[in-house]
Order: sequence, then C-alpha cells, then structure tokens
Amino acid sequence: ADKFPHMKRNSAFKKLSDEDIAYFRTILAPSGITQDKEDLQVFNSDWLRKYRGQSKLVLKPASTEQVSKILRYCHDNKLAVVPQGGNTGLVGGGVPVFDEIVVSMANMNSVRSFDKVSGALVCDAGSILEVLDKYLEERGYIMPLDLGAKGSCHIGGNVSTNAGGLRLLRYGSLHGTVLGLEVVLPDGTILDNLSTLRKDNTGYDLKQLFIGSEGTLGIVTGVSILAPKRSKAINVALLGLNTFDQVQSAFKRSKDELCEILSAFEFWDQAAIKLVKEHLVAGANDPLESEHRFYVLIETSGSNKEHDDEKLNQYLEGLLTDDVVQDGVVAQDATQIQKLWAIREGIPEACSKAGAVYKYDISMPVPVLYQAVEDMQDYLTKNGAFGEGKLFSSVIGYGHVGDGNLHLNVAASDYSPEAVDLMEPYVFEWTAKHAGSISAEHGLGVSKNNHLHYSKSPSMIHLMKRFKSLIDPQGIMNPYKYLPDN
Ligand code: FAD
Ligand code: 2HG
Ligand code: ZN
Repeated sequence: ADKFPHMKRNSAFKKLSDEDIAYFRTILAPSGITQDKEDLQVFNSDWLRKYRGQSKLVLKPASTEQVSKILRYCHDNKLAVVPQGGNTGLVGGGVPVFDEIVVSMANMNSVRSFDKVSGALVCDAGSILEVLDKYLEERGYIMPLDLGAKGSCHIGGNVSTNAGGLRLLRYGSLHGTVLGLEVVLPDGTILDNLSTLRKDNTGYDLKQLFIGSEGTLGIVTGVSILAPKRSKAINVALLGLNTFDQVQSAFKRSKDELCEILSAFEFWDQAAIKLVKEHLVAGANDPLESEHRFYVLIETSGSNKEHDDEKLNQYLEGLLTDDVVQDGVVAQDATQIQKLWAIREGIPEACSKAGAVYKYDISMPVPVLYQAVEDMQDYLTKNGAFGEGKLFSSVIGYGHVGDGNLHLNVAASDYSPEAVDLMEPYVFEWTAKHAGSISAEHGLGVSKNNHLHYSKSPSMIHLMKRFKSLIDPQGIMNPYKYLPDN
C-alpha cells in the first residue's frame, strides 16, 4: 500500500471474492454494501489524510445480529476486518492498511433507553457524540465526554479509543463512566453486558478490556454510559499568560479556589493561536487585546450562577493582582462561551492546514509538560530542520493541562520518512525519560504500535498478545495495528 511502505500484506488472509459479496448481500440491505470506487475513498483515508488503505468493500450493518453474521463469516473465511466509527481517529486505526473489509457502524445510531433517575443512557455504538449530547440536553443531562470531533465521532469509536477530551478533568475517563457494553466477538458471539448498574462486582470486569482496544478484539455495538446532570450555570474565561510556570500556578489556584465547580482547564501556546488566526477557523476570534505566549481556557460548571460568578471573579482578580495572568476575559453569554471554545477546538484543524502535521499525544507530570515543546524545537533547530524553508515550519503545544496531557504538534511541508526519522525515537525517548506515556488519549493504531515498549513492559505486552490470540485466534480484527509487529 502506497502510504505504508514498510508493511506487507499478511498472505494468510483471504482475498475478497464474488462469493463473499454474494453472502453479504443475503444478510444486509442493498444500502448496507458499498463497492463504488469513489464512495470507498472516504472510508479508505483518515481525517489527517496521512493514511490510505485499499479496501474494496464497506459493510454497514443495521443491527447487532447483522454484525454477528458478518464477523462469523469473516472469522470462518479468514477475511480481515476494520471497524470504523466516525473516522476522526488520529493514529490511523480506523482505516484499512491493505484490503481489509471496513465495517462502518454509521447505520446503528439509535438511543435504546434512558433512565431519567439514574442518568444511564443505552445506545447503539454508531450514535454520534453530539447527537447524544443534544438528546441528553433536552432531558437536563450531559455526556460525560466532549471532543472537538463531537459532530462526527461515534460513541463506539470513543469507547474503542478510550477518548479523553475536554471534560475528563470533571467527569473522569470512560473506564469509570461506561456502565456496560454489547460487543460482537470475532467469531460472531454476542457478548451482552449492557448493564445499567453503578455497582457490580461479579467476576472479571470484561468491558474494561474493550475500552481502548481500538477494534482489535471485536466490534462494540451497544454502549451503556452514565450521564451526569447538566450544570445550570456555565462560565468560560480566557486568560493570557507569559510563562508556563504561570499556567501551572493558575491551574493550582483553580483547584484551590474553584474546586468543585472547575470543569475544564485547557491551554495553548502562541504558535497555536497564530495558526488558528492564519487559517481563520470558523468562529474563532481571539478577544484578548495583545498576543501572549500562553493562553488558558477555564470553564466552571455549577448549580448557582451567582455563587459561581463570585468565585470565578475572585479567582481572576487574585491572578491579576498577583501578576499570574496578564490579561483575561469572561464570556458574557452562550454565544461568547461557544466562541472561546471554538478557538480551543479549532486548533487541531488549524495545525493540519500547513500541509502535514505530526501529532505526539503525550502525558507526563505537569511541571515538565511544556519543556517537551521547547526541547523539540531546540532539537529540530540544532539539526537544521526548523524554520523558514526548512522541513518543519512550526512546533505547537496545547492540550489538557488538568490531565497532564500535552498535544505536541509539529507542522511540516509534507509527510516523509526523513521527517519521521528525525523526530522518532527522539520524542518517545524523551517521554519515557520523563516517566510519561507515548499515547495519552489518541491510542496506538498504526502510528504508535511499534513504540509501545516505551510505555509498557515486556511482560505486559506479552499478556496483551495472549489476550489478543485468545479472543481473536484468526487475527482478523484490525490487523497490522495496536500491538507491535514483533
Ligand atoms: P474512528 O476514528 O472511526 O476509529 C477509531 C478506532 O476505534 C479505530 O481503531 C477503529 O477500528 C475503532 N472503532 C471505531 N468504532 C468501533 C466500534 N464500534 N467497535 C470497535 N472498534 C471501533 N481524542 C481524544 O481522546 N480527545 C480529544 O480531545 C480529541 N479531540 C479531537 C479533535 C479533533 C478535531 C479530531 C479530528 C480528533 C480528536 N480526537 C480526540 C481523536 C478522535 O476523535 C477520537 O479518538 C474518537 O474517539 C474517535 O472516534 P471515531 O468514531 O471517529 O472512531
Ligand atoms: C484535542 O485535544 C485533540 O484537541 C486533538 O485531542 C489533539 O490534534 C491533536 O493533536
Ligand atoms: Zn486532546
């Protein structure tokens, strides 16, 4: 495959035949089968336009039974499969590498039930995150996760990548909020564990294995998730700061002074705001008067507007008085709140406009978080690869300070092996040296699978491989990804 020069198709997998297509026609409606070359393109390439596969078939099941029949057939015939959600993943996990069959979950998108007392929502895996959040908003609840990709990503994709996002600081990870899953195993077995219970200590918690397994162990078809009550009072403030030490100080003080109402603490740097302005990301206008080296977006969510306003104002006044921040604005209404969030959420898109962008999604102790950006820039400069007319045009730092998660983005003119060889393993070694993780929230896919050893020990990787061969003995589920090749 042209975008995967170092990989070889596993010849143990069967090649798709007319007979296979004829079988799929017996179980799916005509609209559930895509073979048209042009239509296939969107399923074969990822959001970043970095990876491209050569699948000749997309199946769109409309029920769990159909998913079960598809997988049983693929298992029996050794046909490789890629589950695909909203295709917004950033590590090439949701697109085929060679001719794997894409199973798109887009046609399974209904809410199955919602419990107004507990907040337990049960829905199909192909439900779009934003649609679910709107559904809950009408009922006074909120999805416990939020991402810039909310308009396209599926809840099944979120679960399969264990997506973190903008609200993790407040509501925790999907390992805590997912109450149950329905999963079709590679041999077609339907594992029905759509529990809506908060507490259940009967046996191994099998759903945890599928959260973050990136489609390598089966297809998630249903999700049960605990939705919190939607806060009545929301405030968003944007701050301008001079140093990363100030960002940390503002964060520490936000935990002390805003404590239970703090719901997000995000940061970005000057390189990020420059790209957002340059590419005029829709609705994203920097309302601060001058440019700053660092920006922080703080959100509070509580039940009493007056109480929250008072707390936030006191906190902000304190920061200004003590010279922790140089400038700041507080959104005055829902539209302004949305505009401030649009700056933050527009950064990934703005970064991808340069031509190519390398994404390192790392977590580490907050004190060294921004050093990763500075060290990378120094390293590339020393190697003569950074600046006007050079291989790399910009090193950008932003992310979820509250979760110790940095998005180190390096913009380049094009994707090239030369660029990769310069940055890797440098960035992974840097991360391991600082006791960090080489993938905080985006996962491994094809871009990080062979670097897993920087974050996991040999015995852990060995056990992961044993789980994989136990659950997917034919290795048909999302091959060439997630686990290291050797
Ligand atoms: P896809 O991209 O389609 O698939 C992702 C992986 O999950 C693949 O390996 C695929 O095979 C597997 N998969 C998908 N659906 C299923 C299923 N039903 N069963 C089994 N396997 C499945 N990520 C974060 O963590 N935090 C963020 O803040 C964040 N912000 C983003 C902002 C933007 C603008 C973009 C483009 C991406 C962002 N992401 C973020 C990354 C991405 O959106 C998430 O990883 C998201 O959870 C992927 O969901 P998806 O439905 O698009 O999955
Ligand atoms: C975000 O937080 C996403 O905006 C995307 O996780 C980060 O593109 C990135 O590097
Ligand atoms: Zn993120």
